[in-house]
Amino acid sequence: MTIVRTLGQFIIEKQADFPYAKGELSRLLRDIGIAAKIVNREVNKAGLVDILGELDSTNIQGETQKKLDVYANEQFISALKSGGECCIVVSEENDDYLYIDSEISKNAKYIVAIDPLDGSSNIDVNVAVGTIFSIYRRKSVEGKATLHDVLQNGTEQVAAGYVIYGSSTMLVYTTGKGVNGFTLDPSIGEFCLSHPEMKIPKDGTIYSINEGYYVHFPDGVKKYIKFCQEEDKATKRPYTSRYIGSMVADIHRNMIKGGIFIYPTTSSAPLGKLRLVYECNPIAFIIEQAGGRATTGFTRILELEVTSLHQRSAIFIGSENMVLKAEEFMREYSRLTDDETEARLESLGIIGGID
Ligand code: AHM
Ligand code: MG
Repeated sequence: MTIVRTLGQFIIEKQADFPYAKGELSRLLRDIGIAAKIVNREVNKAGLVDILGELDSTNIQGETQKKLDVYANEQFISALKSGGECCIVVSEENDDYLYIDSEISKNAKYIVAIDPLDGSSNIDVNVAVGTIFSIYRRKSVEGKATLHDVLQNGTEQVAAGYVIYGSSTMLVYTTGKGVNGFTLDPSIGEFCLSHPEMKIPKDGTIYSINEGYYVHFPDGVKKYIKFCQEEDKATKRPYTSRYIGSMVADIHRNMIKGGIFIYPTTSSAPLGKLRLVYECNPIAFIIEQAGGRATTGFTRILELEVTSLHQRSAIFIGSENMVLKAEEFMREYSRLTDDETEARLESLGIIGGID
């Protein structure tokens, strides 16, 4: 008989990996798992209950929020509030960070950054969406946690994970000791360990990028795309192009099959599109823990200085050798001097103006 290990059991077993841990992080992960199940239920029945459609509010990036974004945001925040282990939540859906001011959270040590429903523009067409989360320990030891506690580099993450609401629902997470994946068994309502010690292949044959923006890409990216499309038996080229447009789904596929995902700077999004704090950093932490690589094309994502909550970054992420190859192209064709970068940003009127 196969022994099923649920997420709850696994988290408790793994607590022993952290000799000084008192169970707070375990409870936090459990709270996130519970909220993910509730969100999963709503995502699954979205078409049935007319919860789809656009609300009349826009988030800080000026994008129209879907109802399910709002719902997922509320669920995660409410689970984190009632769990009592989190003092601050940073969410893609909230302009500012949310300080949790309650009796049970007054000694809470953790900060959670979350993209409650990533890829939500895909919901209407039944394409997989995801949740991404990142957990930090607050830096200050007493008093009210502040922005200073929030703005930590990706290397400081104590845990990160994603949930993919796909043909099956999975929760994948790391606490810095490898990556484990759990599949939701709807018959018992539990995430069960299905992908222990996940490793991304060192090489791959899939490249994922929105090629529609080709003309806006830096030269290094254009040349790398052409490299992917060339014929060369030894390196199994041409590679396959796969782009879902839902980062979690693209990353999850590449993690299992091997591949590279690129969202570079473009002439219309000169700092990149994806957000560092709750998209790039957690996914970079997971991919590195799985043996992959995550950079801006030049610099390691996890070492980027975090200066604001909704900061954006370019990202080249996935199988180590593929990312290294793409970086070679960036170095050769796209390296801008600091002055050139500044001049470019200035000409776009965004120096000092981007958050
Ligand atoms: P979102 O947070 O508004 O959903 O945007 C993030 C999504 C990612 O999931 C995906 O990789 C990317 O945006 C797709 O963007 P594009 O349509 O520009 O290719
Ligand atoms: Mg997002």
